[in-house]
Amino acid sequence: MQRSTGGNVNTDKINLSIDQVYDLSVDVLSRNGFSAPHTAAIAQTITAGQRDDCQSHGLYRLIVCVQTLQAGLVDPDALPLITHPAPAVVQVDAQRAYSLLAFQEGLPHLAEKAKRNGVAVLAINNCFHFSALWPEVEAIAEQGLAGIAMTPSHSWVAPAGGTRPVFGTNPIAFAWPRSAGNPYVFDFATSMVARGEIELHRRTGRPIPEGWAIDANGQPTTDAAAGLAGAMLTFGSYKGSALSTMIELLAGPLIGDWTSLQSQAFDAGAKGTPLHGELLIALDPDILGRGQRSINDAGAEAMLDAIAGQGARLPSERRYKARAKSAQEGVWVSRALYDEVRNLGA
Ligand code: NDP
Ligand code: PYC
Repeated sequence: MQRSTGGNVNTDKINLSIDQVYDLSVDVLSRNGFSAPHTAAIAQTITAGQRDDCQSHGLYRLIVCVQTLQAGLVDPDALPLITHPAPAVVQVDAQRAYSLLAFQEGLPHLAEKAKRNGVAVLAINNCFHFSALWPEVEAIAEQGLAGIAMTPSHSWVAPAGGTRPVFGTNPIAFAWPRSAGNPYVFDFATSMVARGEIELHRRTGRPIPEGWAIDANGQPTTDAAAGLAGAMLTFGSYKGSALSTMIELLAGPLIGDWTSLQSQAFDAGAKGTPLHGELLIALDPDILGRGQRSINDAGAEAMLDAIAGQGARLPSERRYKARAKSAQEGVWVSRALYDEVRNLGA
């Protein structure tokens, strides 16, 4: 494949440096009316997704961001409102803007409260939410804390044993800080796959694997459009279904916010980004670990080594490799996607 340092053009792909991905995102978002703080927060996350080769949550997401703005759904400049209902709780009302600025502003409070109490919760409410969760749990791990994040979306996913959508694709992410190197991080949808991945299959005319979705008649399908019109399936049968139910409850009614069914009803066919809450939990190993951090860390490392030592890969390993490669070589983006994104709102 053609090697490039950024900005070079191939026949059907274009190579962009990470800075170019960020600048493109800023240009599209600001030109379409997002305020400077929201533009920066959204562009950072989209750039991180593209850089780490998370195609379903990279530049492609700009299309939905602009569509959601043009549909009059998301507020492009509302500022987050921060409250402190309890010593270990910070609540951020995003006021119907995207979630990312609310997270950025809530994070320092979450970290400070976790380091004081051993555990703390950040509840983000009233936010449009499109992003992958790993940047957020990674940011918690950078503070030396273990982190968990979860969020509903729109009701696209049928419960195990059913055929009608109830759940969102409901991602859950976890990060564990390690003394050397990158944190241990996983971040996945509780559906078989993120909806964005099926949308990318539809856009490029590729069939989806069996088991990802059923059609509107409840029959298994490998047709991406039919799967999007029918219902997606949870991973792990009833186990994924139960996990997804937990996410609906904890990142919905527990924090005074909507379920995926309520988000979908609000959307009323506009096909905008889901509107709901997000729950983040931070845990401090220094406070919870009985004063023996180095012993505990050694136990954790031995367990992680026992996974990697037998050739099994740790989640995020692919992503960290992609990050290093992108820093050296830039990222390759399909020409069609690049053109569509560049012309958004033009
Ligand atoms: P995957 O099914 O690819 O699962 C992703 C996770 O599993 C990553 O941590 C990945 O690590 C890890 N993983 C994948 N393959 C392996 C393997 N063979 N061995 C070990 N670990 C592995 O992604 P999903 O489609 O479920 O989710 C993709 C993204 O979509 C997530 O970031 C999620 O947050 C986001 N999303 C966001 C939603 C929202 O509402 N905001 C809704 C749904 C999803 P690696 O990255 O290194 O491959
Ligand atoms: O890909 O499932 C998804 C998704 C939903 C909201 C944001 N991403």
